Amino acid sequence: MISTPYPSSEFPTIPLGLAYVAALLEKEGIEVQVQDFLVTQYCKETLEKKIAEFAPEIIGITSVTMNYPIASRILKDCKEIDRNITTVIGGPHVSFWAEEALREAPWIDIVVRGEGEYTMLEIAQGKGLKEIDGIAFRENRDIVLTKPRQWIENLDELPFPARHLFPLSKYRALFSECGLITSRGCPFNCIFCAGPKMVGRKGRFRSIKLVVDEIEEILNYGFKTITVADDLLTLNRRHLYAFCDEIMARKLKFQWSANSRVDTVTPELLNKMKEAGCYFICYGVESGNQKILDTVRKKITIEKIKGAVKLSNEAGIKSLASFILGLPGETKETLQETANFAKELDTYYGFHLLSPFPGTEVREKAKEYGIKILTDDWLRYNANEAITETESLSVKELEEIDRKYKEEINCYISYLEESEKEGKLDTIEREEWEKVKVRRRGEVAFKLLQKNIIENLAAMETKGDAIEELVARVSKEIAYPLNYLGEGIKEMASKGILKYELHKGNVTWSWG
Ligand code: B12
Ligand code: SF4
Repeated sequence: MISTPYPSSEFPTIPLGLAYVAALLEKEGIEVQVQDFLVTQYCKETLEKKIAEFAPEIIGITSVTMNYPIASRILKDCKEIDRNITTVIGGPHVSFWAEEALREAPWIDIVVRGEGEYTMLEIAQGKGLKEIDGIAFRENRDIVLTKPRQWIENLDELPFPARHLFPLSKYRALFSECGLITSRGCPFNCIFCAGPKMVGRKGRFRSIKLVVDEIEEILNYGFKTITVADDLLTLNRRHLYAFCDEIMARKLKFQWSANSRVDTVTPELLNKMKEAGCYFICYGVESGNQKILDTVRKKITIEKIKGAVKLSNEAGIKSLASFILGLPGETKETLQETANFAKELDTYYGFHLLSPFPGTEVREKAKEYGIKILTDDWLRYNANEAITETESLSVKELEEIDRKYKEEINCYISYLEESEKEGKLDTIEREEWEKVKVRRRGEVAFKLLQKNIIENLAAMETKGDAIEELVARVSKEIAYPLNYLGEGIKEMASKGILKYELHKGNVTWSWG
C-alpha cells in the first residue's frame, strides 16, 4: 500500500482510508506493507528497493484530487519496475473519475470506487473482477464498471485502522493529530462536497466501546490530539453524548477536535464535549451571504452561524468558521459581505477557494450554476487557488481577496512575534503564538522528512553541541529561517522525537 505525498499546508495525518483497507487485509491473513511517501521523500529507487524486498503481487495507492497526478505517476513507476504487479487506486478522486483514469493511465489496472475495505479484500483474494462490486477495470479495449458497492452496514466488523504499519514516530514528529472516525455518513447534499457520495447519506455509527478502545490504542502510540474525521460528529446527539460519557468514564485525558454544522449544536452538547476534552470545532460556514448559502443547499442561516459561534465561545471551545469563496452567485459585493461577516464573528476564520471536485454537483451542473471551470490541472485542485469564475467575478478578483486575507494573517503573525519579544502578549495572544510555533516546528519536521535529511545524514563529528551542529548542517539543505529551524530541531531533540547516539566522537541522528 502506498500513501501519496501532499503539501504540509494540508496538515499531514496518517491516511485513514488506507489504514482501514490495510487492516482488513491483515485480519484476513494477507501480508501487507505500507510505503509511506507522505513522510518519506518519493524517489523511484526507494520504490524499486521496496518492491524488490517485499515482492508484492498488488500495489494499492490512495489520493484526493490534488495529488492524483502524483499517485498515477507512482503507479506508472511501479509498472515500469515490475509489469506483473496489479496496480489499484482508490479514494475520493478516482471514485468519480474511474473511466477517465483507466483511459488516460494504462498503468492503472483497477480503480476502486467508494468504500474500499471489502472491495480490496476481494481483489486480493483473487475473485473474478466482474464479480467484484465497486470497481472499474479494462477488458480488451473496453472499460467495465461493476455495480456500486453497498455501504458497509456494520462498521464494528471492521478492524481498527492498521496505524502500526505506518512510521508513527514521523507522524509524531510532525506534531500531527491522529484521525479517527466514530461514524460514516452525512444526510446533507451541499453542492460543493463529495463527502456524502463517499460515505452515503445515512449515518452509520460505530459502537462507542470500540471507538474509545481505539482511542486508548492511539494514545498508547503517543499521540496527544485526535481529530474526529466524521463528516458530521454532531449528527446524532445520543451517539455523541455516549462518546463523551465513555471518554470521561475511562478518565482519558486528551484533546480532540471535530467538524460540525452550526445548526446541530446546543449549549448542553457543547458543554459536554468540552468536558470530554473537545478543544476545537470546525464549522462549515461557507458564505456570509444568505442567498449563496441557499443556492449551495447548505441549509443554514446567518443567525445560526452567529449563534453557534457564540455558544462555542461560551462553552470554552475554540471554533473555526470555514468559508469557500467563489461559490455560485458570488460577486465583488458578496465577497466583501463574507469578508466583513468573517471579521465580525468572534472567532477564527479561514478561506478556501472553490475547487469543483469530480463527483460534486457544482462540477456536474457547473453551467447551470454559472460557474466557469478554468482548468482540469488536478494539481491546482487544492482549494487554495482560484480555478473557477462566476458570471460576475473573475479569477483576478478572487485571487485579490485571497491575497489580502493571507497578508492579514502574516501581519498578525509578525505582530505576535514582536509583542512576544517585548513581553506584551495577553493570554489569548500567547495561546495563538504557541500555535504558530507548533505549526512552524511541524513544518521544519515535514521539510526534514520530505527530503529524507535525517535518514541520509552520515555520522557527524562533534565538537560539543550536537544539536547546534545539526542545525548548522541542516540549514545548508533546507530553506527556512535559521531561528525557526533551530527552535524546531531543539524542540524535537528535547522531546526525543529526534535522537542521537554518540560513538567515538561521532554523532548519528535518527527519528525517535
Ligand atoms: C477528515 C477529512 C480531512 C482531514 C483528515 C484528518 C484525518 N486525520 O484523517 C484533513 C483536515 C487533514 C483533510 C484534509 C484535506 N481534505 Co479532507 N476530508 C476529510 C473527510 C471529512 C473524511 C475523510 C476520511 O478520513 N474518511 C474516512 C476514510 C476511512 O475514508 P476515505 O479516506 O475516503 O477512504 C476510503 C475510500 O476512499 C477508499 N480508499 C481510499 N484510498 C484507497 C486506496 C485503495 C488502494 C483502496 C482499495 C481504497 C481506498 O477506501 C477507504 C475505506 O473505505 C472527507 C469527506 C469524506 N467523507 O470523504 C474530506 C475530503 C476527503 N477532503 C477533501 C479535501 C479537498 C481535502 C484537502 C485538499 C483540503 C482542502 N484544501 O480542501 C486536504 C487534502 C488532504 C489529503 N491529501 O487527504 C475532499 C476531497 C475531494 C477530492 N476529490 O479531492 C473531501 C471528500 C471533502 C470534500 N470537500 O468533498 N481532510
Ligand atoms: S459540507 Fe458537510 S454538511 Fe454539507 S454535505 Fe459535506 S459533509 Fe455534509
